[in-house]
Amino acid sequence: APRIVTLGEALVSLRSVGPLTIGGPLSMHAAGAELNVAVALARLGYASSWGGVLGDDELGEFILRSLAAERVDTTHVRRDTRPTAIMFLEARTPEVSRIFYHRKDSAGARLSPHDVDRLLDRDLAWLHLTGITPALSEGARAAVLHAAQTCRRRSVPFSVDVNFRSKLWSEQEAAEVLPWLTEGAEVVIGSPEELALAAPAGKTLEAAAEELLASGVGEVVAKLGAAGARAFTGRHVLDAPAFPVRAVDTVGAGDAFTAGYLSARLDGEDVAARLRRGCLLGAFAVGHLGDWEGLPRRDELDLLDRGPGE
Ligand code: CKP
Ligand code: MG
Repeated sequence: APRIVTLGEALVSLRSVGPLTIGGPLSMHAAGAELNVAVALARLGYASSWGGVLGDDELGEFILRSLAAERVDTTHVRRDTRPTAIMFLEARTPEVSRIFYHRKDSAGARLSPHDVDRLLDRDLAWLHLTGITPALSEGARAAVLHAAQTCRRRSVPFSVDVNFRSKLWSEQEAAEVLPWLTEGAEVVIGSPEELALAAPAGKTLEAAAEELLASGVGEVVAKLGAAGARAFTGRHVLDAPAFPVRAVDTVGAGDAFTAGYLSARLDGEDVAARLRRGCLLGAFAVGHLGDWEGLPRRDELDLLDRGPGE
């Protein structure tokens, strides 16, 4: 089957309910924006691969085990002597959480263009990248730019979720690198602020979308949180509302949205249906603890439309 591949850094997220300063139980989850997308797509029945570098440690083993259980292919994962990264997630309210990374000099940051060549050397239907990876290290930046360039050269469609992380790099740094990543992508996704970083001349969302489309991007998708999402295709501007849901844990919702949007596109659905599927998966992610644990299988996609207790 044609593969959907994504690559980046996977982390172990340790989640607290309440302030980290008072201690208490933490729950342990496999995380990382690209891993989240890989799992979401595998749940929907796609042949999905995740590539990256994991530590040769228990946490790396835990991530591999989680991916195996979700039927995500990890053939090209490399192990390294550096540790697997950790992130603490402190939930102060369901909507407000803080993230603390322990990812400096982690195994994941050792990703190189050579890793990318091994990963992309196969039947590849789609590649998904994020703006987190280029913020990790020089090598990881080279790797992800090389991946995008490989797709352009081989005419393989690819997508980019901007995912700006202020704890990893500055807006100025991001604005210098991101346009090289997004150029020619089939789909670029982000919040309005994130899209503006990928299109430095674009001051408003409309202007940023226009600039991205002019650089050869096929579709620009803005995530508007509780207000839903908006897609710009050059010919149309389309809106979709968010699904009302009681938030349990909002981290990972963006990746779920991205996976929903991409899956509907890969299914040949129109832009309205892509937005709807994105918002639907976002709602599933928000309603459950963990980035991807609550995501639906394909036969559960209509679960939120059914009445209670059915
Ligand atoms: O934008 P999202 O909330 O969907 O992304 C969450 C992920 O990779 C989370 O798993 C975390 O590990 C990260 O983004 C990150 O590096 O911040
Ligand atoms: Mg995001």
